[in-house]
Amino acid sequence: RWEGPNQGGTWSAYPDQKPGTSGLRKRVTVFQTNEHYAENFIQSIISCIEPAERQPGLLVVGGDGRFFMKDAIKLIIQIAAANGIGHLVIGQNGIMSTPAVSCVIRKLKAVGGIILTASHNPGGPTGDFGIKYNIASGGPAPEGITDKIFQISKSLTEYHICPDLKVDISKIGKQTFEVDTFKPMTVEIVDSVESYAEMLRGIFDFNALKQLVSGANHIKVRLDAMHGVVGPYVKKIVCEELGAAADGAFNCVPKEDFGGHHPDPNLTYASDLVNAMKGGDYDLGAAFDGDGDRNMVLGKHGFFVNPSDSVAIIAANITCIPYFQKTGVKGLARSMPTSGALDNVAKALKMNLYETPTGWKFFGNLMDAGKLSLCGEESFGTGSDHIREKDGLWAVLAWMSILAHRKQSVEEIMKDHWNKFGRNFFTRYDYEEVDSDKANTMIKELEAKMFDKSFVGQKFSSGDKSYEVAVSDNFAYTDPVDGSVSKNQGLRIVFSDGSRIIFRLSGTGSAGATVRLYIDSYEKDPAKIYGDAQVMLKPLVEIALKISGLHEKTSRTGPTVIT
Ligand code: VG1
Ligand code: CO
Repeated sequence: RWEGPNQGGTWSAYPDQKPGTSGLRKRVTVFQTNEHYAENFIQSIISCIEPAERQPGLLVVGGDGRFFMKDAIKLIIQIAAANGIGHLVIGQNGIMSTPAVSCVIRKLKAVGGIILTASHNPGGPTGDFGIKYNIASGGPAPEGITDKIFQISKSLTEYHICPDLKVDISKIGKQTFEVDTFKPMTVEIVDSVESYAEMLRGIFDFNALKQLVSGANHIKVRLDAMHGVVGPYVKKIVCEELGAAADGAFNCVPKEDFGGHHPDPNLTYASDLVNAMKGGDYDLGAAFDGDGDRNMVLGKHGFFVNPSDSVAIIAANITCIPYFQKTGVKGLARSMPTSGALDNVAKALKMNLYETPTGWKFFGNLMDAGKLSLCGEESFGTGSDHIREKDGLWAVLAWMSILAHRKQSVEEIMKDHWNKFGRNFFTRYDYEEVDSDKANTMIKELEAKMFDKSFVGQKFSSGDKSYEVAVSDNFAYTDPVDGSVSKNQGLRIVFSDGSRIIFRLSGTGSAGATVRLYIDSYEKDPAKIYGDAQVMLKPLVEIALKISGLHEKTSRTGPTVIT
């Protein structure tokens, strides 16, 4: 069956389907009110798969359960069939977390996968929807491929669809469909959790974890799935299999609108967890985002583990995880804005450290080349080369492995670490839904200022602190594996003491612009390392605001979220 502009009336290709940091994200209403909007993008993805690979190939499909996901899956099935894709593997009811999709792509040697998610962005009829494409390695499509998808999406003149093909995605099992001119297509509905759970069993010591969360003297764990996709994984793996108390698992039923909240595991949007942890009843707390690739870890009384510290802790204690005992540690990596805490561990343990642009896609090449084992981002993303996505539940089991091994609390482990390695104080200010023109102007003017010859060497002070600019640039990255270059990855001011101020515009927002300001400052004085990050970093925040004129230029008085 065919459908194209001639039959479709007013439809023509769309100019605005450029994938961002992680897939295409738009308001649900954009998908609903623009005719063939989703079809245009889905066809563009499938057009990137070589025709010869389609019939013998397998595509994995999963999503975070948000509003519009089921409509999109229906279209993917119909468009895949009409393009001659031989085999689709879909999570039951469409549910499959981003890390689980990555796991299944790798396990089944699929040509790729499509993930229906806008991650941590809110959902429901007035929220966001998103479509992500992952390649055969299991990782997010690299820029070369997302650029190609974008080019095709702008100039598509027809797409192929079998509009009468209907598949029940609630029943586990294989179904086969006859499609004109092609060999039959198999649609396989699989359990959302099984393959992923099996993978985790091979990575961690489940007996030790069982002891920790349900044995004699077990710790109390509180996990908040925020009505995202991780709920079924938490229930099956942490509660049923490891035996953690079921009443410590919250918001574990995926909802189309995430209960009306942002499914974003940070101190602002996961405030229920933060407040509950403050009560002191639980030893370990964690929250996840909509699609299950992010995590926030808290200790007793709400002790906050900064994500930049989290990956450093896992690196420093990596031998607590059986997987790494087997594979060894090939290297460490962090995204550029992530604090230098990981660098300190890499240096002490004589490991290679890579600094990549923001977004998980940049870690994939290093992993495929055998150069990278563990990596993280300041945005609550932590993961390893067991798959090619960040992995929320994996990170929590990694922390549990460390707790089980060291028999200390989260806070003790963190403080011990700072004592040994020094502490990188870190904070991120997010200004959401800023007027795009104002945000772009602010960045442009800041860049002009930063690239003025007189900027390096300038001194800035606030309170009793004074800093001298040592480096000022717009971060560019040359992939050490394939030599590809990614420019304009964030404005960076580095001071002579190593402290950094970074400005970036988000690539995952759907309305207006989100401005991110990151501050990273190292302290090794034992008298100061236990201080409060917001207090310690106040002078640098003030300097950053002064240099950029951020508040005045965007008509804001403060950030939406502080991490
Ligand atoms: C944000 C984070 C980035 C992360 C990306 C995708 O991107 O900063 O670290 O990789 O989201 O995560 P940006 O461009 O908005 O800063 V997810 O869990 O939204 O797929
Ligand atoms: Co996510």
